[in-house]
Amino acid sequence: KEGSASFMEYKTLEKSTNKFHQCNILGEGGFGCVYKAQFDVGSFAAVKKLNCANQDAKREFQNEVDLLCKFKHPNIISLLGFSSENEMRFIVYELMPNGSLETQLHGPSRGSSLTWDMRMKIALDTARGLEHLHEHCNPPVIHRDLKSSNILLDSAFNAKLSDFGLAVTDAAQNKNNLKLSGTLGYVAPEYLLDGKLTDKSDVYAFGVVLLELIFGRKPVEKLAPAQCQSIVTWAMPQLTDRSKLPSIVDPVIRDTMDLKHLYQVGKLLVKKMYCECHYLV
Ligand code: ACK
Repeated sequence: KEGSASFMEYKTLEKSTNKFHQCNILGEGGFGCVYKAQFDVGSFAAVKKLNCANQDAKREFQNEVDLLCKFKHPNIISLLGFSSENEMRFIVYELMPNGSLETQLHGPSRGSSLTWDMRMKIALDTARGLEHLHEHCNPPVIHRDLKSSNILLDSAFNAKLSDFGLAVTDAAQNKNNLKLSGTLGYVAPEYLLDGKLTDKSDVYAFGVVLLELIFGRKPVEKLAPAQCQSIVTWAMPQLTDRSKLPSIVDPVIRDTMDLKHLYQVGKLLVKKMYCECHYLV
């Protein structure tokens, strides 16, 4: 990246975290807030300010910065800068004035303002962004959290993939990771049931986004993500240690039940949950 314009911007920002003015909050998430920010006169950007008390947020920050600075594609959000001075963590992106596809489709006032042509173009843009990650990056990248809230729209409604905190370049390394990542309703069944992660997991999520674009409705989430994670952790085949059972498991069951049996029960529960949550209302 050395010598490119964006490299210069990283450097400037690293040295002067206080040189932008927050204008207004664009939105909030578990990670912190996204602000509209002004740098020089007339120059706007979106700034994600992370809540760094959280170790996961710090890891995701680093992961996102490392990946985004390698991408250059019209359907992937551009990284303009970042800061990791002291305990502050900021990521600066190009501003996407039309917000997320989720807000466009399901937001309070916008409803069905997207025409069919626009929806087709958004689907195509999303597919192009994914194709870049899967086919043209070396090593290939799996996004792992594709959903309508991570597809952002610029002033001309061009769609770009965002939020690479959970993205991975080495699916094999992740296979043994007990922690379920992603968003219920978009998670591929083979990943939910067996932890099998491939680029097809993103393709499944893309299918859910297509259904949202066609029907204009959100995928159903019957269980809270934390409940889902507990159940999936419970059901994962790597689980052999009784002490690792999640706290929602009754202590009597935890201490007396045969672990193989427990695993089967967990798997059935996940299957039931999966059947209930993967359709559109
Ligand atoms: O749906 P939204 O309006 O678009 O609300 C969410 C919120 O921040 C939390 O993610 C918005 N957002 C995120 N990144 C950007 C960006 N680069 N430009 C404009 N809005 C953004 C997103």
